Amino acid sequence: MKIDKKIVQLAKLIKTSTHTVVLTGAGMSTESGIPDFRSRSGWWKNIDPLTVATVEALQSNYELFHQFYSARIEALAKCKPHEGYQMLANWEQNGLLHRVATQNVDGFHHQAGNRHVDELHGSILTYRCQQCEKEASKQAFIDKKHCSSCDGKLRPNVVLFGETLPEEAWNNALYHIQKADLVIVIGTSLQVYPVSQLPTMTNGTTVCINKEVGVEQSFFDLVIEGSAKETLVNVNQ
Ligand code: BV8
Repeated sequence: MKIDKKIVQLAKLIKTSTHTVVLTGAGMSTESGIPDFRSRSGWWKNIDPLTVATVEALQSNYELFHQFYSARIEALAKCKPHEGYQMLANWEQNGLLHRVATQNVDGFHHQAGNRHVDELHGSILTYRCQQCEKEASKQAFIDKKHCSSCDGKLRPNVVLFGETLPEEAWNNALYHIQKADLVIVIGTSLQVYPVSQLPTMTNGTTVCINKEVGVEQSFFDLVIEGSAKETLVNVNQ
């Protein structure tokens, strides 16, 4: 089926569904200038995730951990959500979208205006002490200060490999996915557990939007091979 027909089909599904959930990954933000993780220009092509995105890295190689996250925080401050994000916010306002579950830590769904968002991998916009969990400021993290209470190391509130996902966000996402009659999965390679399991946990129609489609996407009912921003903007026209 041609891409235009698929977009028409998606528009119809959105209009006729009663509970729609969108699940996003890093590919949702690449058109805002934020690299994804596993594409050719992704973060993990140049750096081994185990050396930076784990508690072990935080504890035994804080210099590299801090450098990696500071660079991402500073780059993020120069980016903003693109028009595709705006479309999702409009859908929510118009009662066409009921929940967004995201693996992204950039806060862009909130910034664009969505209110019903579950941040499954946490947020890079807030910070805490690794030891006593006391909240810390962005500046304190960037300046490599230690915790004002216990002198512990500071970190962003992201979910590192080996850590469990925030319980409330996970339970909410699961509840809405199970209730959904339409699940739209945008810009994720579905390689990271347990989020990779979510699209299989619905009885609803599943749609995938991804610029590079592979075998991982073969179980979706509708696969749209295209950019997240363009596809979402076109659905609205
Ligand atoms: C856990 C830190 C329980 C935050 C990230 C062996 C087998 C199976 C599982 C495991 C295993 N070993 C370990 C595990 C578990 C592990 C895991 O899944 N590892 C995998 C990689 C093997 N998972 C965990 O550890 C999770 N916790 O399981 O807890 C537990 C606890 C203790 C012990 C055991 C179990 C925690 C996972 C959290 C990972 N955190 N990073 C940060 O710094 O941001 S990972 C990283 O991947 C990001 O957080 C990101 O959100 C996540 C998912 O990636 P995607 O969003 O999918 O991005 P990706 O680059 O892969 O894909 C982008 C896609 O978009 C591509 O398909 C591309 O084509 C497309 N695209 C690009 N541009 C566009 C586009 N599409 C459309 N338009 C575009 N413009």
